[in-house]
Amino acid sequence: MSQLMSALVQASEKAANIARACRQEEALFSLLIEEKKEGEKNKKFVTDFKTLADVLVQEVIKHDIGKQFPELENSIFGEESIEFMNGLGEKIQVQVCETEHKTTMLLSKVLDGNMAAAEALARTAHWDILLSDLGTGDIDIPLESLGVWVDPIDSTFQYIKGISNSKPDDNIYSQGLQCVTILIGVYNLQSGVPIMGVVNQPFAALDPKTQRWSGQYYWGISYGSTNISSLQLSSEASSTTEESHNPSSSPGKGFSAVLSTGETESIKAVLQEACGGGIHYAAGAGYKSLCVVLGLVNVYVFSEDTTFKWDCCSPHAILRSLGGGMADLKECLRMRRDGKPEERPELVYNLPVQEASGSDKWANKGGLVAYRSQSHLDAVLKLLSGVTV
Ligand code: 2IP
Ligand code: CA
Repeated sequence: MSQLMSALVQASEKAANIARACRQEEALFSLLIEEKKEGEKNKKFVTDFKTLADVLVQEVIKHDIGKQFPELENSIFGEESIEFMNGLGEKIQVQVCETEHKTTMLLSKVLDGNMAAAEALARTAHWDILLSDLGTGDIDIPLESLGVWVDPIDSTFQYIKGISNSKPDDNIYSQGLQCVTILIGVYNLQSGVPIMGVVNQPFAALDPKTQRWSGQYYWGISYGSTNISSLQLSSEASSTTEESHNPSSSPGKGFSAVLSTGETESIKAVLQEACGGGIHYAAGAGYKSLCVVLGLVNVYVFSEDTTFKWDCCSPHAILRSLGGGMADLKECLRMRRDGKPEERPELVYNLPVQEASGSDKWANKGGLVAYRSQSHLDAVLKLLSGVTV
């Protein structure tokens, strides 16, 4: 199934091009930053354009993967609805058409006749991405058993804010365009277990001379006895080991965690007390997970229910390929209280929350812990066992 992994990476690269184009091409950027002009219609239009970038990225991913793998076409799910209303109140279905010209015409309707912007977007949506062999080898996975979760632009708030001069602390950006990610994850429809994923960071580095951004992507596959990722392949080359990233596996000196600024005071207090300077705060559920994938921190803990299946599926697959995972925080703590600390339920991707509606159906109700090794998960659960979440 190496072709599917390549297709996911290619789709994420195209999505990253669209995300960058919206910030770097004049015709599009002017729409993105158009703020607080007089009148309601304008305010509404700005919101629309932000949504349009999200919806278009999602449709490009669906279109490209569905075209290459028709078996998956009806199993690709995302946050956004494709039905879109423009500033004039017209309902339009945003789609990638057979030709660039047709896509331009469709987008121009959404963009109230702004041809320059429609052309720029359609050009990027139809631009072919060339990719060299990922080196996954052959893996045979039946396509009918797979579902796909897409988060077209995670950390939308940072994307719109567009801070480009944020300074990292221990290589972690608390805010800024670096926190924006595109997330595509594949899971087993029956078991809900994540199998493969790509995390694409469209704004990984800014060239100080040209002021142009370049991106970076990370992928991983965990299926049966196959565990392979872009990180392993690159670390084999530089012989980096997990231990060299993570010198400690128990809270205290050297143990580190990344948290949402929206984390509860009680969790913040316990972790800060135990890890001291090892606590970092960063925007974006995808970016925080990426920090764990990259070994910049030991864990990402979140006790609230405001992350969703599309936020976690792809980094979860990569973490599994590295020997880690993403556990359901509340469930794990419940198991500990029930005297079964060895049971640490992982997040699954096929079960909606009972009696919830809309996006809430796919919320990670019990919060999460993203980790790269079991010992880190155990250590954090032990620490939080006295906290009510
Ligand atoms: C958001 C985004 C936020 C995150 C939130 C996600 O997704 O990743 O940054 O909150 O949980 O649902 P926080 O940064 O506090 O972790 P989106 O940007 O796609 O709405
Ligand atoms: Ca998200």
